[in-house]
Amino acid sequence: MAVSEMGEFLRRAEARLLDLTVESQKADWVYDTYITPDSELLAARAYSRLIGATAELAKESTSFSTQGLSDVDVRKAKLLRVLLPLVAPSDPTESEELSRRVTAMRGIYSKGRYTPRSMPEPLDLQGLSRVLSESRDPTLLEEVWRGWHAVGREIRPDFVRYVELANRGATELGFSDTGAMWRSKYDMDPNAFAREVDRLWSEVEPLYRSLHAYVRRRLLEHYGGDQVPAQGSLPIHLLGDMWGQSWENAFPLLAPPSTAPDLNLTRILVGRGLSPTDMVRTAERFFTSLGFDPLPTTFWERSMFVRPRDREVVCHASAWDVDYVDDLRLKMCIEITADDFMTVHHELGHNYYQRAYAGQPFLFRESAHDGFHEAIGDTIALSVTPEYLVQIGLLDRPTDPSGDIGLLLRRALEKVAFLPFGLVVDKWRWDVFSGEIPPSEYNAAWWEMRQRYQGIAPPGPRGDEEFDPGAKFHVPANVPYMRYFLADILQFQFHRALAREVGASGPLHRASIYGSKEAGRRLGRTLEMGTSREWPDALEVLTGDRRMESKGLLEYFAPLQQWLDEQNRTSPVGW
Ligand code: X8Z
Ligand code: ZN
Repeated sequence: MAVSEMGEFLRRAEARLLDLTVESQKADWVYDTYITPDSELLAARAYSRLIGATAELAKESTSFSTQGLSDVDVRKAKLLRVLLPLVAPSDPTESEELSRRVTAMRGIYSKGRYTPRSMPEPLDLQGLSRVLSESRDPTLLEEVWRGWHAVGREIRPDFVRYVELANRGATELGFSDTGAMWRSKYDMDPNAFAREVDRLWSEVEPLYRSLHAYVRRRLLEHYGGDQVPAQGSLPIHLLGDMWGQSWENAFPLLAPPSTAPDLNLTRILVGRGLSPTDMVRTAERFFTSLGFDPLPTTFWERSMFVRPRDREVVCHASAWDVDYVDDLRLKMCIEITADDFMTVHHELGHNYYQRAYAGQPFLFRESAHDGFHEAIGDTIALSVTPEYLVQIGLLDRPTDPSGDIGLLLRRALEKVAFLPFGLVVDKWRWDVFSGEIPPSEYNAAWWEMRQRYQGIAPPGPRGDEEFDPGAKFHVPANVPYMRYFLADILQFQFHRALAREVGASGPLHRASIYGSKEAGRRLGRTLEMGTSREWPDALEVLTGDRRMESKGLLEYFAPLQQWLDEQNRTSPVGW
């Protein structure tokens, strides 16, 4: 193909993919907000058309040389090959089957219910999660944890076949397997990317181990040696959420004994009578304070903020730009909690990113890398400091600095506890896709990795017929997960750079960029780039660095690290 033909090919490819993507998004929106056999079929068909066309175009693009092409077109051709997390096998029956199974898995997960013995009604994931966050009865906690995890068994057959078909698609496109394809999205050699992830983990691991040791000792004090081992792994059902990924709900058991009371944001939000819409408005106001435009009217008309009473929906929070221009929407089952307050900021981060890169050609309408997409809203949420809450009228006066260890501990229970979880989900999936972990070992390998990286154990042995990874949304929903690990590190790197930009002196955990137009401009410049340049360029615009760095996170938590080390002087560290 001649150079001019290649340029023409890319333009046609972009137009066709935009069209199919929008159609698939619309079908997905209907399915995710109204799960029925009909909406499932329509969503699966639209997705099948999209992954089929993407595979076809990606293969075609590799058949010509990129010599003489503009840099822009070379980049587009490269991105085309790694555009979607799923590639259709060329056999149309297999492509349909793959799409059908992926769509079905999301539905099975979302319809999961369990009725605890002591309760009259079945509970959905949100209800079960509430029990895990509030109850301190180990028997009930274990029952509820097991009850939800039964959903994995139902997902397992689809998952096994999906791995097979997804790999077929990926190998047809020249990747060794789907995991290798996922690792090829980072403007670097896929093996170098895996090493980069390990480097970042090794830098933050000591902090995690300190937190783990402290939490274990305090849980042991509360629950006793029957429930919590003095030296081993933490029992997952005692940590406050379904996956042991965020331990913040266990804070009341873990709070520093002798510091001033910290900030209980849930109590404030409930006490002030905020509605779900108020929570979204509050998050929007943060973005407008930075100089971003208000969300479009259609956002308020078309979004879903609460779980509908009369139909099944996919409750897992997500942010959409349905027409890839400005049809922004939030789909979430908002509850009035600090956790959901943060998640609303997280999601609006996605929406403002989507809007900022909408001016780019279709193939560049993505974040610098997927960790950037996940990090933006969280970066904003790091600016939700006591001073900020005073500024917006949610708090009467800032909390006393003597309570900062409590504040930092709360944040660490969310952000530091998450690090090895963010790592493990895809370390497991990479090995599943490569065949290193065969289906017969799915569950055993899952718990082996959870134990190794997180020092977390299930309540009692789990058999091979169980499929516990299936009880985490992103596994049945086919959403790559390493992005969240990267985002967990990046958000502190971003926060540190933006705090400098606004001239914040003092500790990072008290710095807020609220109201700063300079910070907003710097952020805006990064978001607008989309994925038009390699991610180190975007990182440099935002932070001045060209490498992902854990220094922001480590600096943020330095006072806590010191405090934890003092607390741990007489207790064992590690598992
Ligand atoms: O899935 C999400 C967001 C949507 S992109 C709500 N998160 C991960 C999770 O819930 O497991 C945000 C943090 C990690
Ligand atoms: Zn997200």
